[in-house]
Amino acid sequence: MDDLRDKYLGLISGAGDEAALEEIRLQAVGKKGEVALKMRELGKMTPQERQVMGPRLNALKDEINSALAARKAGLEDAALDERLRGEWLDVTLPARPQRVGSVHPVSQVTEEVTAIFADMGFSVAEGPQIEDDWHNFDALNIPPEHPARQEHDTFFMHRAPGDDRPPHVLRTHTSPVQIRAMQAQGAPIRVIAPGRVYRMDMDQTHTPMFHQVEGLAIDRDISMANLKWVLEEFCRAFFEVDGVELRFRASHFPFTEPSAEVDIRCSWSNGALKIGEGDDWMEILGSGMVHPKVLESAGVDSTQWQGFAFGIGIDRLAMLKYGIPDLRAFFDSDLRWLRHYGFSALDVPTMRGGLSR
Ligand code: 2U9
Repeated sequence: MDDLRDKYLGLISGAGDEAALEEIRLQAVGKKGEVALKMRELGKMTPQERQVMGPRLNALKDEINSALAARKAGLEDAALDERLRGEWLDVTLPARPQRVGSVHPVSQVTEEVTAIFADMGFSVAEGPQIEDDWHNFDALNIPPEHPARQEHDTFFMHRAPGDDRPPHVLRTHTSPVQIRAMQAQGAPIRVIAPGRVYRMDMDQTHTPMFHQVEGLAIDRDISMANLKWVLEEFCRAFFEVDGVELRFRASHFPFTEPSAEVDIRCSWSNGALKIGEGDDWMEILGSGMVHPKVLESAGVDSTQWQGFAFGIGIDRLAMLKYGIPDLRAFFDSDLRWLRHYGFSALDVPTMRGGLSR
């Protein structure tokens, strides 16, 4: 019995892996193992011998099983330690932001604008870039003979030969998004619609595709005063200067009445633009009270509801805030330009954490 005990405890402590340990288990305490064979011999013994040997054999079996379990746990611990050593990773190491590319100024500014308006209770609405002429024009009180509809401004899609329906267009503004939002949600509503728009135009300050963000706030008693406050709040936050001053100039758009273009106080000294000081004014956006016809087109009762809308060019905002001179370079996909003007993907603009660093 002592020989058996010494043999197996020795084998167990020397087992190099779990497979070897299983072999030893079968050989020692398995159904046909050595301990089982010894148990079978109990039948041939006298009752007195059996009374001594039975408990001793059981104790031996327990001791071997305990040693097996302890060795198994030890091997598992060692295997885990080995794996952890191999898979070691320092999560405190700083990331390498340049490896993930950079955020385009248009995306950065879109995120900044969205964060500012989200803080004022506006949610983001989206819609198709290929629009039908009703959502892009008619619903916005732009009649068929309006100059904006003519070939030189709008990109028209092709219809199949013989299909006489009016062609779809590449949306010329994001306004159809707000029409669709009002149709879907009704009033009251507070949304912004950032996105790509298309017009046939190409020079130093125009590209055939550019980005707008438009805003819409409709409720029972919204006035130009609310519009003025919202736009001032926006400019203060966006340009990150406290003393912004805006000037509202009477203007005309088919979809708003009354309408105003908004200028911001600025100075130009040796080619550098400063917002919020100086004797110059620069136009930054258009706005107004939504025309009753536009509300009615979108299924909103204009005797019950009213509100304001505005439109801003995102690319131009990016040029002004980040001192980018030529609009055409925005869409060249030149990596050197993106490295120079791009933003870190890890610095997400928020009102609390800061818009830009
Ligand atoms: C609805 C009703 C009214 C949106 C508006 C402007 C004035 C405007 C320009 C700014 C620079 C376009 O990118 S830009 O060239 N936009 O001047 N946009 S009011 O009015 C709306 C929109 C949607 C339903």
